[in-house]
Amino acid sequence: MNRAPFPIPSVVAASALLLSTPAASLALDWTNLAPIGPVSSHTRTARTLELRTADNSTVTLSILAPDLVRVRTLFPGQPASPDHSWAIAKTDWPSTTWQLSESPTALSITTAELEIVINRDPLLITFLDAKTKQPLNRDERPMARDPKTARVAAAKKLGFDEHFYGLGEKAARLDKRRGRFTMWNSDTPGYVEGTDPIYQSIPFYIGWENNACYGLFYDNSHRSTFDMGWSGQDYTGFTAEGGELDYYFFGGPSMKKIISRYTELTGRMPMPPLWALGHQQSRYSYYPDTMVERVAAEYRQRDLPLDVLYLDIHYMDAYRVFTWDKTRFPDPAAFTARLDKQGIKVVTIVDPGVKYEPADPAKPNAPRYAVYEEGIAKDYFLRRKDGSLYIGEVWPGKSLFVDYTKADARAWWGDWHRSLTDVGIAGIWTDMNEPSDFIDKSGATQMDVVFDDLGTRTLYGKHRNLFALNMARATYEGLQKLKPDRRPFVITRAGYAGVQRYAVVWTGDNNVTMDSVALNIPMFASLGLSGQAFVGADVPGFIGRGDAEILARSYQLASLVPLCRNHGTIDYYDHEPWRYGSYAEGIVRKFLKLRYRLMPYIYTTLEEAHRTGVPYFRPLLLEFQTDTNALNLDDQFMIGDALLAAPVVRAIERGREVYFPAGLWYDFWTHTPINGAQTLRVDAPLDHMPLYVRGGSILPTTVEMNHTGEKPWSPLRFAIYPDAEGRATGTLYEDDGLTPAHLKGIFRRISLTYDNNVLTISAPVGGALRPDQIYQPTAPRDFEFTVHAHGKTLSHRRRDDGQAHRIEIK
Ligand code: MIG
Repeated sequence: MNRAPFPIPSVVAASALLLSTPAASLALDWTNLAPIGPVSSHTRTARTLELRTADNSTVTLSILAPDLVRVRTLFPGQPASPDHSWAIAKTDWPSTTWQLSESPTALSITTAELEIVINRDPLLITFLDAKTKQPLNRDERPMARDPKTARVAAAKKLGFDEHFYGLGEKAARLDKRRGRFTMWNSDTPGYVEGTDPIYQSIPFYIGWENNACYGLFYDNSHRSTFDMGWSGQDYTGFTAEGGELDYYFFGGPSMKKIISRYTELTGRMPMPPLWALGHQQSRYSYYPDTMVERVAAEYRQRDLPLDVLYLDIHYMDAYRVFTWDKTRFPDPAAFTARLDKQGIKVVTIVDPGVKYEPADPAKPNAPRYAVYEEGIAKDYFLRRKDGSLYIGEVWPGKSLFVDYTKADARAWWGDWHRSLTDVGIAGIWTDMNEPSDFIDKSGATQMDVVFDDLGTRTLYGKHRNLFALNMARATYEGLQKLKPDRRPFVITRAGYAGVQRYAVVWTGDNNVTMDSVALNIPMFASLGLSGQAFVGADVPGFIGRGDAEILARSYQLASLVPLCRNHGTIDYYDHEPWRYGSYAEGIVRKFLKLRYRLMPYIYTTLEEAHRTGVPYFRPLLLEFQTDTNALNLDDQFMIGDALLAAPVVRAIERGREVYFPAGLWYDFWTHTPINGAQTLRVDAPLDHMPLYVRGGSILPTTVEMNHTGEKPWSPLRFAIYPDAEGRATGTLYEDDGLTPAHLKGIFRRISLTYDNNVLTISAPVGGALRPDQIYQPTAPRDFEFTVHAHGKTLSHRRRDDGQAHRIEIK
């Protein structure tokens, strides 16, 4: 994008700003923060080193793995709340060996991978790579807390050439250095680059310096701020308005390893149903049923792929969640069945606001709203400190919100989805879960709302950022219970670290502008680096009309993104692919067909994210960690380790520069080899997206289709792109795409190796104990192999007989 992370005013304006504002007030505010005292004593247990300090603080370092250490600090007067986090998926770590050494000035912990040196006075912690002794991260000053406001803060030295990645969903460029970011889930329609905060809070980042990386997860859900060198060259700091200084440090040096560990700690994305990777169409709102079916018919008539249609808030009876407007949708079960016959699933929106609808004494016989009635009777709705109900205002008017920290309230909310699954709804779209409240979107007047929080009764300040996580959990677990033989599909707008266990994410109310399309790349990459692999944005955008060019360019990018969903706001323009003329429609068709052809590769890559946490959508830096040209490269991206896309994300441009990291590359469209370690100017007319394959890859693809269930993957086409040594590798992952059977090992993975004309295919493997319990393709099928080598193309075709083979391709 070649733009600064934040709009930079002219030099004159910038210096005026500095003259009128003392520099210190721009920095993270350290006034009133009492630094932790020096170490006075320590105790070692099997897993922990516990420090006590002169000021009566305790710092517990827990060695969870050779590359994972938790630092939890309790300052004087800070109550030791139960050791529980809604974000953490794994608390039970196998024991790991580590040594403690002591000197008069320091204590030092050594694991196989990390060395942690704790300077006693002042208390400063340094993390080093145990093998290279390279310092990875150092306290710049002692940790601190303001006893009056309960604010806590930490500061780490900022490396001269240190760069930062992750921090979840931020409307900012890839490299977060020099930025400052707040974590406070916010409903921000029409956000642009620099708007902060937006919907999600994931306080996890990866630091990069001298090719070595580390990770830091600050597990504090209170409103927090991350200063990544925004206020100066000395430190990067994080501060939170309450809660503990409780962070996890991840040793690298590989970025992939860090994300893998982070997602082991906070959980990984469950496998979605295959149809969730199909093209999806939404609108605020399609109704009545006949209108929805007309959209479906258009798709089929126009030979445009479609797997999913969405119902936005107007399907409900006056926005009452878990009800149907029976004039608009008289027979929802018949409606979903008709669409299902055409291979189209229906996903409905579910908002957290429950209509506040007490009995009207004037109308004793009026029908009662059961969700409200039950929630009141069971005391599941949030209340303020004074005991009164927290009544907000959203679509239904006055509304109540469920306390999802109560296990029985979560189960109850989950059960209510029966009203949707019973009539054939296939997935749930949870919106407005920041939670947004029209009375006060900032949350400032809701700080006295109390959450049960496992009986500890804590306040809104801790829970706003957790609300969507716990609502997504209730939804996911509800769907699991209601449809045990189906993989849940939940899509959420807000979230906190760990939300990837329950829901996929879309990036909210973006604009139909090229800037918004461009912002997709750093946003998806950063979400992926933060553990959230299944992401997407409204195509061509939510707010605005756009034009044929934006439609074409946004679909080119989206054709490779996990969530590929067209959406648009109310009382605006229609955004369906045919609304911008037949030329643009043709381009959309071409790229949607491409997506379905690539589905075997897309699914295989997504399964890798599910299994390892390594994201599907990757910044080039993740694949080429030592390539400094990739440090802030965010107008191109990779899907898995084989595909490099360089979509045009600027208006009017019909060509662009593409950076090729070292190695051999191939043009996906022409198979022309391209030498890496160079930047090339390439043509990109409106119907073209520059797309490349990394030499050394074998790409599994199949035939095009109009929905994921239309045909089996047959033939399966393996496109082989040898590297400079004439070798290539690839894998194909398959399962039934629908049920949780893969969790019992009922899947099928084959690996392929190509070495100078000799192709080796492994026998398929599953994960079950009995080797016959492997996923079996639904019908006999062919394999096709095509080698793109040295300007010529060699092919070979054979029946898939489920056996290992060694084939010479000549
Ligand atoms: O701001 O349900 O982000 O996708 O169409 C309105 C109506 C509330 C916001 C979501 C958008 C959805 C809309 N919702």
